[in-house]
Amino acid sequence: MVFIKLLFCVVLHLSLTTAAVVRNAPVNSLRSVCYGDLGCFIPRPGSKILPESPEKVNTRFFLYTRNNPTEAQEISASDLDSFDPTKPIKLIIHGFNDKATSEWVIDMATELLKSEDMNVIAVDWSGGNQFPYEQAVANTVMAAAVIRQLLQEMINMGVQPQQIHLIGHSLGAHISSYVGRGLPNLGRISGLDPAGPDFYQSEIPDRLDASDALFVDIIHTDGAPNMISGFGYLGVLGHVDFYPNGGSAQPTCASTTGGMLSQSFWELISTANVTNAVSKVSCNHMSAIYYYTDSINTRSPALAYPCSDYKTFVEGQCTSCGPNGNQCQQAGYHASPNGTLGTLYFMTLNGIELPHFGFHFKVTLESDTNNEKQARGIFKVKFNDLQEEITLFDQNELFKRDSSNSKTILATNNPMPLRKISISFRKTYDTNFGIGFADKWSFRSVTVLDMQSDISYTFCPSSNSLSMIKTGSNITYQLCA
Ligand SMILES: [Ca+2]
Repeated sequence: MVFIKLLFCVVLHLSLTTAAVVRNAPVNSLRSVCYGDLGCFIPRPGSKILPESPEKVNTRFFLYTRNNPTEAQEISASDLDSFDPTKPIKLIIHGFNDKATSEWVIDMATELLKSEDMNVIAVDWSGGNQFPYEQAVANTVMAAAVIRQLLQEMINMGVQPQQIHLIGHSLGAHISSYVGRGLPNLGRISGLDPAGPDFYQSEIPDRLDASDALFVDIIHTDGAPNMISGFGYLGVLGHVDFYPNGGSAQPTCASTTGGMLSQSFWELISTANVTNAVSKVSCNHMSAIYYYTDSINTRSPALAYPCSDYKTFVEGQCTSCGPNGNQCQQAGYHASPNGTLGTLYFMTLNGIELPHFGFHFKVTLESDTNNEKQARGIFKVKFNDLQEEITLFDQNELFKRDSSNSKTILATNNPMPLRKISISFRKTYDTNFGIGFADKWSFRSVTVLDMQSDISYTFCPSSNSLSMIKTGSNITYQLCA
């Protein structure tokens, strides 16, 4: 465990491009320590490490408003002159080895201000979030105490705690929990891939949980049971827990498995491409931020669906938003305590660029009785005359004569209303244990369910004699007569 933790620290420390040698920072290991108005601190359970001083952690606040959307004004509990207590308050809190001037923080502030007139406060605690990781974890309590002091001052100015919304990434999510624990009726905490390492065993008082604010929503993107397979916390933490793409591996990060076990990570380390290695290894962990930011002003529906697990969702068994759409939840920023709570799933598009959100469809393929025994290959679908070709099934799916296969997929653009579809097929295996696979396949019908509206369309081949899709080709289906 110590070795793994050391590795973790080394990995994250490597992203400091200026530091070639790992620093042996002193670790504070007294039993308790007091800092005036901020109060006294003891180590977190299971740790002997105290937070460092408020001067060292150096928690600072940078205010963005519609009057100053790009140039932040620094504020503090003793200097709130430029703060307007009548407007909603959003705090963005970064995680380990990060800072308030990071591009993502500014992007998120920009999107928030586009959506509504408000106070966006970027919190910086980069004086206390460096190597070693255990010290940064201990310092979350100090950062939280200083944030709480600021918020208390705002409450003294007439702000309702319900107006305050904390958005924390990684360790910043757990900082939010410590803030909320000491601040009754805090409105909302959005936890963006809350950190897993050092929190897997934490009890409710020492990690983010649903009691920390009136509404706690979580996006899991690098969830793992341990830090060698991911940096996020896999389990349920809030009122709403979103698990995009299952919550552990994101499509834009396909070349890594997350965590430090990924082969490409060690390959890059061995070629001394350290910056690349770190960005690859944190790709899943950062994805929660990008989804959340995109969700603020997205034009796509960004719906999330309740389901028992992601596999079941992908298989097309959790498709309904109900007649009023109220059985789904808005993913990300527009999540609501009045929507469906619990564990929710959605898919994101696999492009590096925006958008991340798309339109979910369930596609059901009814294999005809005139087929050979079985087929295995890649099936793709196109809607109407759109160019986008969406993979329905990869080579692992087995198709059998006179049976049906269903899948949930995501389209970039809204194809509604559907008039026609096209299905392509490419055979990937000739035989398996001596059993041959067909090199052409026929579907008697294809049903497409629009998971946004719950409206379903059934398509048929234009004639029975033209229903066979030969490997390497496609056929078009029209709405059934
Ligand atoms: Ca808590």
